[in-house]
Amino acid sequence: MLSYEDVKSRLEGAEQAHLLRFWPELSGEQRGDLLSELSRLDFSGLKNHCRGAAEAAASEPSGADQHMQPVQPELVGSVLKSDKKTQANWEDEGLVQISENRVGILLLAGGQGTRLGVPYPKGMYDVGLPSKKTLYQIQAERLRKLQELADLKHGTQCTVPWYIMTSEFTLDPTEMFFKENNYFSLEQSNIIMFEQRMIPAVTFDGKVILQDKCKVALAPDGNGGLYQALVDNKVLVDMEKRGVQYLHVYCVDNILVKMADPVFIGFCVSKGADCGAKVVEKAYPTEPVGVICSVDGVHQVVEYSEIQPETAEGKGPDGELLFSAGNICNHFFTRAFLKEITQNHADKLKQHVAIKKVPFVDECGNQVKPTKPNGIKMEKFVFDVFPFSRKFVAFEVVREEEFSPLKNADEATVDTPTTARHSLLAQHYRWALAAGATFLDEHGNTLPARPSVTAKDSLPAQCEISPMVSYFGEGLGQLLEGKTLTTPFLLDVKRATELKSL
Ligand code: UD2
Repeated sequence: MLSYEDVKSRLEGAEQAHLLRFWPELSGEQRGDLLSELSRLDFSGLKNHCRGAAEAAASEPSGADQHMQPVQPELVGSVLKSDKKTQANWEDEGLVQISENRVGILLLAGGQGTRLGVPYPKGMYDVGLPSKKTLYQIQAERLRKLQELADLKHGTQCTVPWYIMTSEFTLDPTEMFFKENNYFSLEQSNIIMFEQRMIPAVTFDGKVILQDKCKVALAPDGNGGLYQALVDNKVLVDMEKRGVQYLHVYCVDNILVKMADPVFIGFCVSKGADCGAKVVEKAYPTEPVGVICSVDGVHQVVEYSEIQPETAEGKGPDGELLFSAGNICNHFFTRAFLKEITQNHADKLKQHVAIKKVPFVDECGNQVKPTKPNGIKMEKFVFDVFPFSRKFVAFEVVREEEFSPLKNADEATVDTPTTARHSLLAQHYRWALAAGATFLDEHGNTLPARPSVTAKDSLPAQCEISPMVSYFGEGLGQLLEGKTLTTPFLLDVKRATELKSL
């Protein structure tokens, strides 16, 4: 920790001396807290960060969307448009890579989940499934099952290490949650948690905001903080030691996420890609997903917060959305590509401006909860490395099979605990029907074979299948074919063993 004098002179150099404004009235403990927090700031970049934030917030939008072109069709693979054999080949390739320990997964879990509004990390959220599983548990079980599938096919004992990027807000509770749950029966040494950096929020005139008298308003540096965090925490070194060459990076809140999806991995590997992104067709023009496109010939994502409504609503000759390749925050990277990014490009990543209401302490020391935006948070985005790719590919998947994010509380109409729960139950019901099961409700009436939930008020049948039984619908025929089952139906390992012996 730096001394008071040291911190003072560095803050003066960065034009931020006001952060010590309340020093004379702080207790010994509070002074310690403040000094320790200030000592962790990146003083060398602080002045630029503050000036840059103020300038960026004051400047006109970049207008990048004026130059957007839809991504070239030849770069987009598609589950919808490929035949079964091609898909099976991709999956085989992915499973080979997984079985040979060349695949890792990396979860972006440093966000604050402000829209959902819970005081704990989103991965700990239980959307109300019959099993009461949290997002973390669902993901852990999918991972276990996937390793099992690769091992069965190739006679191996493979490991897919699980890297989890957290932030100051999420590290402790995430660690504790995994520990309390015995790491969901995964090997603890294969779950590697690390922390991204925090950066200060700044006023419109470039001053770091004090949240209270002895605390700076800090926020994680965006999910593009990943690249600095890989360096800070020597994650690529760990990957190299383990022989991991390919990484599937994903965001925490998609209840349908296919962890280390062998089809996606196999597709990217067989195309020789160094960088890839899964996309779904956008559901509506203003859906809060970035769009994958090309700007002046370079592939990138234009985030939903930065696209003009008229561009988002632009239609092609057949009336379809021009920019329909919706980013679902599922990315593929080779380790070699990540190494190059961290060595040569990490400092060139774009900073995005978010104007927010940031609680602060006023001149007189009163806590203020602003009613209108007063602060600037700068964020990097994980996909901003795409322009550095030598071979970028996109992979279109089926929304109802792979994308249902949990963003908002249940008062909202989209991306809520209810919509996430319904998406998963509807998917599992489809899997069970396809496997040859028939379902009865609790009164003994046959349930219709409803393929999906579209109407807002139509409830999916209560059919939940543990990932420990099936990763993505496979292997269910031998358990369910010709069976008549009553809902609510929970197919866990115990039930699967019973059904097998019938
Ligand atoms: C993300 C994508 C968006 C679309 C959408 C789909 C980005 C920048 N945007 O938007 O294009 O794909 O997801 O659901 O990727 N996170 C961190 N550290 C941070 C901030 C966020 O780890 O500092 C994590 C967060 O925990 C989450 C993921 O990044 O797992 C995405 O963050 P978000 O939910 O805030 O992103 P959203 O929905 O604005």
